[in-house]
Amino acid sequence: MLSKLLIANRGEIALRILRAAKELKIPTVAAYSEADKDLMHVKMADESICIGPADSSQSYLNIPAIISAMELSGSDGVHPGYGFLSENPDFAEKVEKSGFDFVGPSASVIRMMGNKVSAKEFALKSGLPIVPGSSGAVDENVHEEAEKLGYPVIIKAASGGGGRGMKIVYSPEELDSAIELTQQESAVAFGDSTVYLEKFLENPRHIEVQVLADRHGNIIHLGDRDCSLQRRHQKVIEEAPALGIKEEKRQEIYEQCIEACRQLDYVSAGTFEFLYENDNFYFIEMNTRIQVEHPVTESVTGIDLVKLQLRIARDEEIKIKQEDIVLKGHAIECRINAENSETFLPSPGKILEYHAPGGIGVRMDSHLYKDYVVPPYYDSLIAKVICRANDREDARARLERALDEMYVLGIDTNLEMHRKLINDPNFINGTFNINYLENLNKEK
Ligand code: MV4
Repeated sequence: MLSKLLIANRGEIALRILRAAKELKIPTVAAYSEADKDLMHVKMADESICIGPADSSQSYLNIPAIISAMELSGSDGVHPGYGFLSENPDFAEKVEKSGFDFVGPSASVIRMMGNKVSAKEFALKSGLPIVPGSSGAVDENVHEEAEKLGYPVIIKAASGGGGRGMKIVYSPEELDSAIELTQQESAVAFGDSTVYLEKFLENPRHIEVQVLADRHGNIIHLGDRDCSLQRRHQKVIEEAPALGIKEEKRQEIYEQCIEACRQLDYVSAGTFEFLYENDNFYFIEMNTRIQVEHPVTESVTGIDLVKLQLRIARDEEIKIKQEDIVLKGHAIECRINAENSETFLPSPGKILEYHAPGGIGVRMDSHLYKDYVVPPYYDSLIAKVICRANDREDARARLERALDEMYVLGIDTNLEMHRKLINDPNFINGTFNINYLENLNKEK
């Protein structure tokens, strides 16, 4: 049981996983693509193994190559990180069937949550509040249902998620064609034409709840995060806890998430995603992986989520009791990307000079080092800067200071955009929702 861990990911999260494994004295194997032999975690791992060409379809998404790498290296567990194969039920199943441990929940839970219709059906049954809409896939009553919900409505692909396969419908005349188009697009993109209907919420916030569960029936929540500031479905800034939610409302949604985990027999770290509007939570999806923004939760709880994922995979019990989890202050994370500030296009290349921020309350998760070459093949995240302080304003001021200290020369980054954004009055006041950043960019 996790006598050797294969890390099936790259970049900052691969390093994050390696660090957690080291603290648990678990030997590590870095599985890397031909473009990634110089990654920091590849150098630091006990062993490393090339799993294929740069193109992720032939390496980080190549299930047989990763299973072979586990066999060849004598690994008995795999951490998938986020993205890539982290929420691929066929991969989790293959790992399970090969007698290895997958650091995450069971393949069947991943499969259920991967289908947004079955995820919502489960959420409803378990007592979570869901966005009003069709019960299951759309059928011949869809016009009637849309009329009842009131326009605008949204058509979503059951196999979509993360913003892919959605269409907003403002009037009954557009409904049939929107359904057809979404069906066609999702058949091509996901090999599944199932679509469902929801009331479209116009200006919600995106709030999510972090949970952790072990194989012994212990389930805890680690509070919430606000991830409303996003651009094209890529989160830009996240924070914990979310602002302005009544304590009663918070406790209620936490209880509902824990109950849902109980009914799912959920194991490992997980996130319930909600839209939040007019004091109400509406479940949209569940993420069955560790998320990019997990450090804000770690910062306010003091709990190492990745280490606990590994311990849970080793069948250990979570020893932390819910009442011992006391949120300390506030944390904010900025995602630093290698991208052009005007076009938002990726900006790969060699890091000529580089300085990481430090000091009290500052955490930086990054795989960067001087002379590292950011490859063009993958997502452009190069660093996460996370600041914690006793209240939000102090965390924000600390973040401003940390971003001022930081520099990355040789490639374009969105550092300057972050420096501006955290000084935006609406960010300072917490008056934003999921549409805020995109509207701000349109104004320019
Ligand atoms: C919605 C919505 C409004 N109403 N559903 C986008 C990604 C996927 N996880 C669900 N998404 C949305 N679903 C209803 N009924 C608006 C979005 C949405 C969004 C949600 C969370 C964070 C950012 C977003 C950006 C655009 C749209």
